[in-house]
Amino acid sequence: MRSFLLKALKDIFTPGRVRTNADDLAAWGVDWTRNFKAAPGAIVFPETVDEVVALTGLANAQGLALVPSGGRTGLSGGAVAADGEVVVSFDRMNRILAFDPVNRLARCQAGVVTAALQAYAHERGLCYPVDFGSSGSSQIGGNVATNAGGIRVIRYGLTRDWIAGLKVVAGTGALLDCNNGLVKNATGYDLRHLFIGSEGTLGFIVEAEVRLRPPPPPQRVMVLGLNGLAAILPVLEAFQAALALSAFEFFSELALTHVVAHRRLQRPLDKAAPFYALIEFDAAAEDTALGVFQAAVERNWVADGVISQSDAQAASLWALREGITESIAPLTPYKNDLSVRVSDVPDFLDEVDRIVGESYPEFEICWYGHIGDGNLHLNILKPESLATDEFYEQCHRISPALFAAVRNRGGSISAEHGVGLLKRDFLEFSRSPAEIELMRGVKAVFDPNGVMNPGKLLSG
Ligand code: 2HG
Ligand code: ZN
Repeated sequence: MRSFLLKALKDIFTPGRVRTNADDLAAWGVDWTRNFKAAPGAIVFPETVDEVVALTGLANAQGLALVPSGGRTGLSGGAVAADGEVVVSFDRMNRILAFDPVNRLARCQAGVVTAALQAYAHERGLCYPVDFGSSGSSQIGGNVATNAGGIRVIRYGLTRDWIAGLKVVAGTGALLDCNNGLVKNATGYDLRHLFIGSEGTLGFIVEAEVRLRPPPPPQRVMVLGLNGLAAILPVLEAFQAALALSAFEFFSELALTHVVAHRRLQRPLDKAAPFYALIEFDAAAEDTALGVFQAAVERNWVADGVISQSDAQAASLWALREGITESIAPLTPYKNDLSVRVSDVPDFLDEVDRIVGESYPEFEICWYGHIGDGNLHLNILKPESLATDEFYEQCHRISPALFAAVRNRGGSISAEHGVGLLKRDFLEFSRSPAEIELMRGVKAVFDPNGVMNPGKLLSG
């Protein structure tokens, strides 16, 4: 980074809050996506909104590219800085600024870690129900920027549903207060919703006014061994018809094998099944759930099942699902995060198995995901004998066929992980040319000089 630019950064941020040493550049330059090499010019750590405004002004004046950075748990390269950009880390803007019990709102700086907000709500007799495996390090700003979903979407929706207001610094440097915690506000375009899911391409989310709710009643978790893919929809339908579900997740036997070995967990059932469903529901509905389970066994959809009798047991059943990503990480999987309508999931999964199997019969697919909302995580595991580059290259060769299958079903090439760098060149498989042109128009209004997360979501 040129010295006059570094000096200009140091004029905005006190010493220690502009970093350029190699270790820090390597750490803050990437997210959990493994495919990119970090090469930022510097990392800055704002502590105030004014500093973010000043930085955006400098970026516009000097043509500096800025990459907003939260917990860096993303899986699409949205927070990657691979081209001399300035990474803007929200690690030091991590305070919950206000609690409003009447409106059940918490005003959070962007760097508040999801689990810290969950604990804060819990201490006040309330709950922030959006949850996922990375809650311990993901930050609210990043969750908003990707409209994060996770494991309880069928009951509580996405991050979008819990954001009552946003303070943002647009790419122009304008400071905007969007919606101010209101429930009703029919005054034209809701800019808050444009920023939700914008992946840092329109500006910085600096504060979020988050809705809280009363805590859910005690929950039970069931893990069922399914007799086959065809059983998934009838089982989902039977449970949904009888009780309100908080989660309906699935994973394959291969996924279970990896997570059990990695975390040294116990297998949930004596006999292996091709697929497993993890179902969460209110404890009060336990008898109803057991009745549905019994009927599912009689219909030969389900081979066996287990139900939690304590919170600790529920947590160890959840570990079987939430630990999968980490357990397969050493196998450098080719990852995809796809969604179709729930009713299309089994046929779609079959089709993807076929597409991959036809080109690479030796590749193993580790299936898991949030089947209750149509979101499948496709992870192709790298055979040990294959070099990583060669493996990714082979996988990329099937990406167009894969995404065409998604498009044919009107699905999404990124259900919840965002587009970032990884999916950018495939956006047209999920969005029409007219939509992409309008998206570019929106970007040009909020960020006319293209300083905000350039190259992410939309190609340059
Ligand atoms: C999950 O649901 C995350 O566990 C990660 O979204 C998915 O590892 C993945 O592909
Ligand atoms: Zn997920």
